[in-house]
Amino acid sequence: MEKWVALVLLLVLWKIREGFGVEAEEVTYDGRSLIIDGQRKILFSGSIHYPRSTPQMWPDLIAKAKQGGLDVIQTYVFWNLHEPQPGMYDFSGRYDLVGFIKEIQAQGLYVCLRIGPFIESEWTYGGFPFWLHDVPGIVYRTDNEPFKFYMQNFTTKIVNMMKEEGLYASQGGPIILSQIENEYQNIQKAFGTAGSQYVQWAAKMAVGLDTGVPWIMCKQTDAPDPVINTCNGMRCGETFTGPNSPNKPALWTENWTSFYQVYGGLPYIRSAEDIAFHVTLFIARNGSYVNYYMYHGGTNFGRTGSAYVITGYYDQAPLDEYGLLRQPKWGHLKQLHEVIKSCSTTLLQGVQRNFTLGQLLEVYVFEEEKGECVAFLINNDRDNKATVQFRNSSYELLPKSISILPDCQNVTFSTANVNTTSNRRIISPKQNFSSVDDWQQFQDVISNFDNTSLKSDSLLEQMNTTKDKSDYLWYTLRFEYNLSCSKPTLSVQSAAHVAHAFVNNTYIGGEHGNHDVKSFTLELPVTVNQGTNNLSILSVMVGLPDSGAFLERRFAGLISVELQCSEQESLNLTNSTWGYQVGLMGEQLQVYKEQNNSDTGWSQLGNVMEQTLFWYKTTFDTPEGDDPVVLDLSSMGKGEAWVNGESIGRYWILFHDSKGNPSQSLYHVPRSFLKDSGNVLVLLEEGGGNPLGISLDTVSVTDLQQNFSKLSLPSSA
Ligand SMILES: *[C@@H]1O[C@H](CO)[C@@H](O)[C@H](O)[C@H]1NC(C)=O
Ligand SMILES: *[C@@H]1O[C@H](CO)[C@@H](O)[C@H](O)[C@H]1NC(C)=O
Ligand SMILES: *[C@@H]1O[C@H](CO)[C@@H](O)[C@H](O)[C@H]1NC(C)=O
Ligand SMILES: *[C@@H]1O[C@H](CO)[C@@H](O)[C@H](O)[C@H]1NC(C)=O
Ligand SMILES: *[C@@H]1O[C@H](CO)[C@@H](O)[C@H](O)[C@H]1NC(C)=O
Ligand SMILES: *[C@@H]1O[C@H](CO)[C@@H](O)[C@H](O)[C@H]1NC(C)=O
Ligand SMILES: *[C@@H]1O[C@H](CO)[C@@H](O)[C@H](O)[C@H]1NC(C)=O
Ligand SMILES: *[C@@H]1O[C@H](CO)[C@@H](O)[C@H](O)[C@H]1NC(C)=O
Ligand SMILES: *[C@@H]1O[C@H](CO)[C@@H](O)[C@H](O)[C@H]1NC(C)=O
Ligand SMILES: *[C@@H]1O[C@H](CO)[C@@H](O)[C@H](O)[C@H]1NC(C)=O
Ligand SMILES: CC(=O)N[C@H]1CO[C@H](CO)[C@@H](O)[C@@H]1O
Ligand SMILES: CC(=O)N[C@H]1CO[C@H](CO)[C@@H](O)[C@@H]1O
Repeated sequence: MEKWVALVLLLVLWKIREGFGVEAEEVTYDGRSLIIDGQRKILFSGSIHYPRSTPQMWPDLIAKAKQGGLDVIQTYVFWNLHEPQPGMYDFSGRYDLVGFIKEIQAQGLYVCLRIGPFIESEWTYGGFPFWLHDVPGIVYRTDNEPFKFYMQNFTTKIVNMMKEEGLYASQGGPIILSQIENEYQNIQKAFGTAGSQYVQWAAKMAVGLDTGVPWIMCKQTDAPDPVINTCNGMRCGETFTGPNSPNKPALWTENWTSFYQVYGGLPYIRSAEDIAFHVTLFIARNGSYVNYYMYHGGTNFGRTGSAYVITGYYDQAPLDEYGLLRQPKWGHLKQLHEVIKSCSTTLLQGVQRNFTLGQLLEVYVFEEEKGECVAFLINNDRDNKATVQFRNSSYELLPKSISILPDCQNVTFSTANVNTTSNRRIISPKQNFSSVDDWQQFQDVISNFDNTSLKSDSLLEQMNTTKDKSDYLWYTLRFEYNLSCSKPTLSVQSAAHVAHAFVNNTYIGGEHGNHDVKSFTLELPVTVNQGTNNLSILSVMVGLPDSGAFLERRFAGLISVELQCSEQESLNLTNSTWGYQVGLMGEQLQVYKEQNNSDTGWSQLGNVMEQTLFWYKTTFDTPEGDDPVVLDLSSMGKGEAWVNGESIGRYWILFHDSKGNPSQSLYHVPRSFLKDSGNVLVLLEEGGGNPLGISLDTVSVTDLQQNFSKLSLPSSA
């Protein structure tokens, strides 16, 4: 009887699976391409990172990626979100990896899952949970037992989770590729032979997890069989040395659509024409998989950005930070995908030949026995047009362009001829906060030596002291002063990112470093009295480092502190007894949380321009409609902002780029963070900000009805 029930159940389940069209797909590869269910494939892929948007945004982002001609969504897995404490896991809300993959599956796209679990990705600590730092004897990313234990543990956890949900293509799911490690070759030399042993181990460990789909290692020319080495970069058509075996296909896992931006840096604008040229060249040279990094960048919410990286991530991607189409990039690439797809059978089955058509002029031809033929006519000259003869016809090639002839006769696409109309971002102010009465303030406490419990006779390393619980660490000191001058120079050398100095509770000034230089010096004249004085230095990190060898040994925080009257007369305070406080008072009280937003400690707004270390609070109603919502924080200085208790990220307006502008002024507030009315906005301002100048805006783009003009077919003579 029981057996009979089980059999019926099995049949029903089997029918359900059939009903959803879920069938196991075999994913293999050969020297030409990935092979899915016996079919060779040319695949276009785009990176969208689930925690950099919200579950409410995912369906629309994926739909726009599909409309744009993508076959695959690529994402990293973010270890430090998922395992904040060893063995304690979080896959809720924005961290819902399974939900994200199922949404991709529901829309009929494939997934490339880059587990890492080292990911870099301008993500704090390269995705590693900070507790790894305190594992005895650990050395990251090398042949080190403690590290390998935790890497294997997490990788296994993720793979098992995917298997339980039936998400690998081998089980009927959407995942066709998985990645282990990430651009390891960049640091491998630092580890000598242990580095190569680690690569072997990582590949074997991954393959042993038996996912039924291929593994890749990006930027790893010696990726051990059967792991596929892939290219990352902007110009893989030119730079990729190719698969390390004739049996592996040429895959491009990161074709940077732009570049991440740091505070003080300008946005990196990469044109649609340039991207299209390099993608097409890669395809012409036997490439069969191209991933756009990023297709949608999104937002580094909270404190997730790595050192100095701005909160908006790859806003210049084909889908902008808010998920709006960025034109002509999105449309131009869509047209390219359509043209390549229209002739992919010939590209995959034909024989490739290439020859020159003149100086800087080249052609790649794919031809099948039956006569089908595809040609790529390449003009590598940046400055001049060229006229070429190909198969008795004459073609005009634009400077630095590739013309695609899906039938070896008619040009249906030129990478340099953009037929998509450009669009423009429109910012519509909805509300400002210029009334003093709408604001409350909360003054944070300047820590001093007497109030600190942690003491040390040296300057402690910052990350190891805060355990990344906060960006802020107070270094406090009480010292006896007996130099001859009354206004010595305070000189603080720091390997953190920002320092603010206070003498006897009075703000003296601050200084900051930048992304490219690892340390900076604050030098300021200070008034001190003979005898006892208090010195408090607030040292600030703007994200942890995300790359490089020996990440576990990185030093941040203050290096030395000194008072100088002259070259000869100085007081070196470095070896004094320092008192430490991790984080700010307001952070400990969590004043940014709605439930902690009682009025205790909050008061009427004061003279904001003179205030250092203040929290500000106001409320607002949600603008009508569906357009993305942003806060324009141009009037602020540096800090972090929360809406209804959710951190929308760090802001840093005072750090200007070389043109004198803040690197980012608009900060995304996802609509799912909002309720209709009475939203609570809280800002932590380190100094120099004016909340009265903040505005609440919505964002849209011109030309919503995109003009997908039919690809016209220019005459070939
Ligand atoms: C991973 O480690 C935790 C303890 O930290 C343990 O409970 C768990 O079983 C391990 N998982 C695997 C897959 O090894
Ligand atoms: C493309 O693959 C063919 C084999 O199918 C090979 O002969 C040719 O050299 C390859 N071209 C490039 C640019 O790698
Ligand atoms: C054919 O393509 C290969 C690889 O891109 C290149 O090295 C070679 O010079 C090309 N041959 C001709 C005749 O252009
Ligand atoms: C080009 O023209 C020549 C002479 O007219 C002819 O022999 C040849 O077959 C033609 N080639 C193609 C590809 O049509
Ligand atoms: C693009 O559009 C222009 C005119 O709008 C047309 O002349 C050109 O041939 C088109 N190019 C392609 C590749 O469709
Ligand atoms: C701010 O809002 C007030 C009241 O609605 C309005 O009078 C003022 O012009 C606005 N200021 C700006 C800069 O938009
Ligand atoms: C980190 O801090 C702990 C105390 O919390 C200390 O024992 C250890 O030596 C420190 N490690 C490093 C690398 O500074
Ligand atoms: C700083 O505070 C100490 C101890 O309270 C006091 O003796 C000293 O006069 C103060 N110095 C200044 C510059 O206010
Ligand atoms: C102060 O002492 C520290 C620790 O010995 C040293 O690193 C630093 O260079 C000294 N500062 C100056 C200006 O000599
Ligand atoms: C600080 O201490 C270190 C060792 O602990 C010593 O090498 C150095 O000379 C001291 N510096 C000063 C200025 O006393
Ligand atoms: C591998 C590769 O192509 N890397 C390039 C990526 O783009 C940057 C910036 O243009 C270049 O510096 C790299 O060489
Ligand atoms: C679809 C199309 O326009 N095909 C044209 C390609 O070019 C030949 C001659 O060059 C025309 O005869 C076709 O009509």
